[in-house]
Amino acid sequence: MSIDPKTIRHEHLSEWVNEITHLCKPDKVHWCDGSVEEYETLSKEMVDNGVAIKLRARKNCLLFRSTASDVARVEDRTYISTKDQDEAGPTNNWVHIDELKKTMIGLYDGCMKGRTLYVIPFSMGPINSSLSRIGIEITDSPYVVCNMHIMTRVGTDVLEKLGDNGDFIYCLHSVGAPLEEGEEDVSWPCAPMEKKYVSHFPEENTIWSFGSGYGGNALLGKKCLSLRIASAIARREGWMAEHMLILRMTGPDGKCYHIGAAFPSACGKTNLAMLQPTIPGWKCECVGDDIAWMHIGEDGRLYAINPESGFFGVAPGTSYKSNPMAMDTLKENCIFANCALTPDGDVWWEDMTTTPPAKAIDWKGRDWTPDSGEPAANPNARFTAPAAQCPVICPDWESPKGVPIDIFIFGGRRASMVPLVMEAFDWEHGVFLGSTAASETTAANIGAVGTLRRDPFAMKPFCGYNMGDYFQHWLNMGKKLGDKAPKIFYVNWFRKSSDNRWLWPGFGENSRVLKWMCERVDGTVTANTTPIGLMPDKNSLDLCGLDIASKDLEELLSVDRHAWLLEVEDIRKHYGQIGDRVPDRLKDQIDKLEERLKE
Ligand code: O2Y
Ligand code: MN
Repeated sequence: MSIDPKTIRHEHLSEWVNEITHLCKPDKVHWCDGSVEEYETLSKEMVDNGVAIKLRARKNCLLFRSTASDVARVEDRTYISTKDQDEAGPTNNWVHIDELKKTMIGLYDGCMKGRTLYVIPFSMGPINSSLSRIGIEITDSPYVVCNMHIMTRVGTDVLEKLGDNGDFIYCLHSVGAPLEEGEEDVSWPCAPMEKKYVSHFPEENTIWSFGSGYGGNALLGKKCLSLRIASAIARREGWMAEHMLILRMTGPDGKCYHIGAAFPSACGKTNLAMLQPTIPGWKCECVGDDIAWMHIGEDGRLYAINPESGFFGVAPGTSYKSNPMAMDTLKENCIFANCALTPDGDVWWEDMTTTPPAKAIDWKGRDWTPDSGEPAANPNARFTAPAAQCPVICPDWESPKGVPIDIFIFGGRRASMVPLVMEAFDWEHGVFLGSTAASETTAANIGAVGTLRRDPFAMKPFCGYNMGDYFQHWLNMGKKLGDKAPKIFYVNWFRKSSDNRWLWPGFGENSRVLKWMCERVDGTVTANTTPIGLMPDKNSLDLCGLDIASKDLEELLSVDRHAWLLEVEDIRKHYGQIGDRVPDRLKDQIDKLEERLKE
């Protein structure tokens, strides 16, 4: 269940592993082969030493409880480190490469004492796809190894593909908690906040993460490789690495449409990825729930692959009402983090069921009842689940050439002003919509609730280079795609009435809006021209069987010119913060919007 390092043909890889072993000084080195046996052995070890809990009620599932200070991505400790700060741009934390490496080498020195160093060869994307990329993650966390088994393709066939001189992305991770001789381990080792670093060196295709064992900080194939490093590679090579779900929608006549959708966190991205349409005859299938890599194919269209092989979803709020397909995905072979444990050996989280369990053990390991006054699960509690287990996984989700994208959707959570749906006038206007995307914060975000945050293309935390250059890259891609470019839409499922009611039912009913988009692609429905975009009229949205007051629908599709003129000022401020690399053509879009609103 381990690869013999003597069989490694890739000299440069062996040298790098030796160099890191020398620096981090682990007790043992284990080359992962990605086998079921390896997963089971590590799982058993973690259960035996009290690091993980085996769930009696769910086949082959584990529950982990992290340290209370290590529960989420650490944006303040995330760096894009380049030679020149302008390359990282004002939306990223930056420290000069030489300085950051010096600090981190100091931290890595001896950091794996008493632990095993695992070498994980992994592929982002199907191994047989020319669009995939290989990463090698070195980590001292068996929790990370097991999660990487689910989230990526790990194993010997990756090394096979790498050959003796293939390229890979260097991913170094340590929990940053060396063990002295005889020192007993804790169940979730990590370093204090001031020693945590999630560092990216896009000029060297390298990731160095230190001090956190949680999610996006530690599973380096996900946000670090597939978004921050990949976005920088994609810009250099002329493709796109986006924070997008991918879904296939099929109409009653069998015609398929593929949609890529980008939303900031807490906007229901995983729910939309696994949507069950309420409109008769229409079907949705999930290709991916978080990341899309897109290349222009030989026919000039844009093809998307999901580089991941699992879902790392937020548990609280996931239920048979909000996302039945996710619930069915979680029945077996999953890893849970920071969920509550019920007396019958199952996991539970807030809003999973309408009635909470009478008692449970909360995510901190304490006795809990519904009267405890605190949530039983951490708000960022997670599940890691194999994508192949999703009942509505698309049969082509692992297609090596990807699926052709027809539609891009941007959106956010806005209580007022932003309509249910609008279509961009053209690609440039669509890029403007993506670049100005914003969402109001919820309790799931850190900080005040209801504050408007701009999150261009939902990429603010994930763009590995200057945001102004990223906007330009979107414009360039549009130019290359020409009339084969996907149509761009902007949605807001979260608009409220003046008496604070949701105006739109959401969930499966969102399929009505997606259907309108598909029909716009085909040119079979009309749209009204408004100052902010093209919008459906009441008759072109399929509302059959939906009980919605016509007054509510009018409000959902209304444009408040005065409010939008205030928005224009906020967008100018937002572009000002991104700096002088914002393309002039996008700045012109603000003036054009203002003119249309004043007409
Ligand atoms: O909190 C974390 O460590 C993970 S964040 C995350 C996980 C899965 C999908 N998306 C996200 C995100 O922050 O966008
Ligand atoms: Mn995400």
